Amino acid sequence: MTFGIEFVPNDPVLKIAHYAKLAEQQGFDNVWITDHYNNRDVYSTLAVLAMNTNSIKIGTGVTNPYTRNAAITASSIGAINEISGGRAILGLGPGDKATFDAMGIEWEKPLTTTKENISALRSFFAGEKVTMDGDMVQFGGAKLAFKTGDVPIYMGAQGPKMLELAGEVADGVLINASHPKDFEVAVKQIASGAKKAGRDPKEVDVAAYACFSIDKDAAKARSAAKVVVAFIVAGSPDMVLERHGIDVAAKADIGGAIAKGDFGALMGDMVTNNMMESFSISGTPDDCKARINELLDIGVTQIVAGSPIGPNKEKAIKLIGKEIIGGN
Ligand code: F42
Repeated sequence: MTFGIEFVPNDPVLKIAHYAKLAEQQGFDNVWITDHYNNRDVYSTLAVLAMNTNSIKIGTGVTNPYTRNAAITASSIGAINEISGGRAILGLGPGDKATFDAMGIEWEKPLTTTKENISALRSFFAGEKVTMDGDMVQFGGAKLAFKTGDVPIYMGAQGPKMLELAGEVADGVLINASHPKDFEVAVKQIASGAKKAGRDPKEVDVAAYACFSIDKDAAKARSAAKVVVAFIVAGSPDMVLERHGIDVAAKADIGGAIAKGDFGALMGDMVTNNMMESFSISGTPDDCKARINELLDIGVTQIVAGSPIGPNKEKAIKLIGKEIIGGN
């Protein structure tokens, strides 16, 4: 098993660099930085992390093919790979529709666009001159003027077809989920894609990109994760809610409270214990360890501690290092 950590650059970049260094000292393997236009730029953040860390791998978690052309992505992550001495990883997903709506970008054929982008990226990483006439991606002989190295590509995916595609073409997959029930399904879909492509499913690193909150006080840990879980419920497909026995009508109620900014309601009874169990890894180190072990048994190979990480980020990073990574 490897351990990753996610940071959202809605915090100043230098603060994230401090957390990333701490995570490296605590034995984490990977740092993933999210990419949304309204936060600080992902590649500037990664460049600063590259200069402030020595061994931890650093990646986009995840960028997308709509706001950045594949040639630009290859050039950006190639530069990060160079600065970091070969520690870059590229996480790529189709992106977040809500932010694209705000930017006036149409979200056409996300699966096809992701697939064709990965194909182009592999060619750029191999130093090839890229000529492509895909449905969504075209290149007329583009070539980078420097060697990027062979950067691993991880896909951000949840849907059945996306997971199958990840099994076919990706080095790893970052799945926004925390519960064994979701991974039982996902692992099968990834394996089916891998088999289709003649690959060993074990070649694909399956990461639980989880809403994570740890503290010695279980109630504090859960309380810190509540609003994140509310957002997950509001954005989950009905099928996923039904899988966890959650009333689909609750999605509209929670969505309404989020839209009104009624955080009092969200912190009350609206986010149930079942929702917390289904969509977060939260509680004491023992609670978190128990859930992690269940996930590993099912075929998860990387645990990514995603937002909020804990009520106090520094303490939480140290607690994961001491009680979970060190305890393995
Ligand atoms: N998105 C961001 O914008 N920024 C981030 O930092 C970010 C981080 C992140 C981390 C982990 C993670 O898992 C996801 C993350 N995301 C982030 C979201 C990510 O970019 C994607 O939005 C998300 O993972 C995709 O969700 P999904 O796997 O459910 O895929 C969607 C597109 C879907 O509908 N998939 C369907 C499926 O079954 O998998 C397939 C849809 C399909 O087949 N479409 C056809 C096609 O060609 O695209 C077209 C069909 C037609 O009729 O047009």
